[in-house]
Amino acid sequence: MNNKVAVVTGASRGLGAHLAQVLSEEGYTLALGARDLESLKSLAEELPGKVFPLALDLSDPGSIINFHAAVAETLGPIDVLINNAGIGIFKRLEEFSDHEFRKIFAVNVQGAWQMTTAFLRDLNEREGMVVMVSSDVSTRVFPNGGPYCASKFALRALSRTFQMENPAIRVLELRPGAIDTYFANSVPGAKGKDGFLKPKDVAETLRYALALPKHIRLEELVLRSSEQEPEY
Ligand code: NJP
Repeated sequence: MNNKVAVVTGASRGLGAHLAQVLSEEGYTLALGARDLESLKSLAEELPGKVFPLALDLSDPGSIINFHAAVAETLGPIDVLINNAGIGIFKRLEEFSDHEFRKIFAVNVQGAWQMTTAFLRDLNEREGMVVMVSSDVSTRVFPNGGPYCASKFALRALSRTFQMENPAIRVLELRPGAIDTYFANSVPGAKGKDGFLKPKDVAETLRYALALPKHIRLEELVLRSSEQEPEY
């Protein structure tokens, strides 16, 4: 068992819950964040290691400050930060309200920036790892996906800037295609769950990334179901 600490955002369901599973199996003590605290508590009971479920709303800067303070006090410095939480709203650009547009950027971009900044000193000291869960659409676009794609392009830019500014840490941009989660049901034109990646498929790539020796920086990982059309 290792005595390392990891934080996972958006662990109340979907990919985040599976990433938490992998980290717990690998011996990490976990702080899990999401708005749905009850689901985090249920997950904590199922995981093999020590787990601290904490309320976190990434669209609220005060909530991130509280989350960071609670983790620092309870668990001390962290080694791994997984910025997994993300939201999508899908429609034509002119149909978005100001609120919807801002919300996507608040959670997907600003939330990940503020979380990483809050834990940056720990991560540098412990030569830690940041995983930014972006998307295969962090380098391409599709109709009805404008703000979502733009947020993932922006997250890619943040990932790379954090990496360049902090050579002691390793930043991985994890870029999955369509995954069989709650999120995917909200994407128009999605072809159905059978052809999607399973969240476990994506989470298993984290085990590989964690096992890499420190002299190897896995910077980006793109994976899609072979049933998803290749688009670049
Ligand atoms: O989605 P879902 P996934 N503050 O909806 C949390 C990316 N991705 O697992 O707060 C804090 O099942 C929410 O928790 P709660 C995607 O962009 C996916 O598929 O309790 N947390 C829940 O735990 C995202 O970055 C696909 O509601 C907030 C989690 O986020 C990542 O994969 C394709 C929050 C979302 O779980 C995981 O998404 C792709 C907030 N304000 C990229 N709002 C795909 N599924 O097809 C939401 O390319 N959460």
